[in-house]
Amino acid sequence: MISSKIEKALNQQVLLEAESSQIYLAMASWAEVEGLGGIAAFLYQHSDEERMHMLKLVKFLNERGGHGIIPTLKAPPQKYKGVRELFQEVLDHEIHVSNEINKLVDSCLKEKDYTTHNFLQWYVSEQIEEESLARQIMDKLKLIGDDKAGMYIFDRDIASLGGTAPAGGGK
Ligand code: OFO
Repeated sequence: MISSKIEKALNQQVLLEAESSQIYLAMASWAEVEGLGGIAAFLYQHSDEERMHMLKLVKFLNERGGHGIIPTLKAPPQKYKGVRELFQEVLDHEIHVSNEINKLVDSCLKEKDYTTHNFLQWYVSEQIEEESLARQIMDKLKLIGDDKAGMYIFDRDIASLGGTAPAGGGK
């Protein structure tokens, strides 16, 4: 049985993962209307992954005798200055998520909740991958600078940069 303190903290993380999914969905839609189909596909998939992260937490909470709360979400930004600014936001957001996961892990140790601590290790590894992917993307975008041909190739090749397959092996 989960303590109410950990239940509350995990529900905060449910909110954060749901917000992440919404933000990346809005980014994907922006990229799509800008004619950046590859970037859009990458971000749609990323949005699906974040939804899977949220769902995993909801199910864990419910299995442990808690209640996964489906939160109200505020509308994400609709427009971005450019691709570099967009991916800088992705990186900053992922760093924020990692910090929140670390705080959760810390709370589990303080509460001696080793089951949740164990469950969260998956998120710890996932964040290492996500941050590193966002950094790789930013490095490439810095190299490209304002070169339009470079951006064309980046949009075409971003799918090959990988990421984790979304739950259910979707899109
Ligand atoms: Fe990319 O954040 Fe989920 O875990």
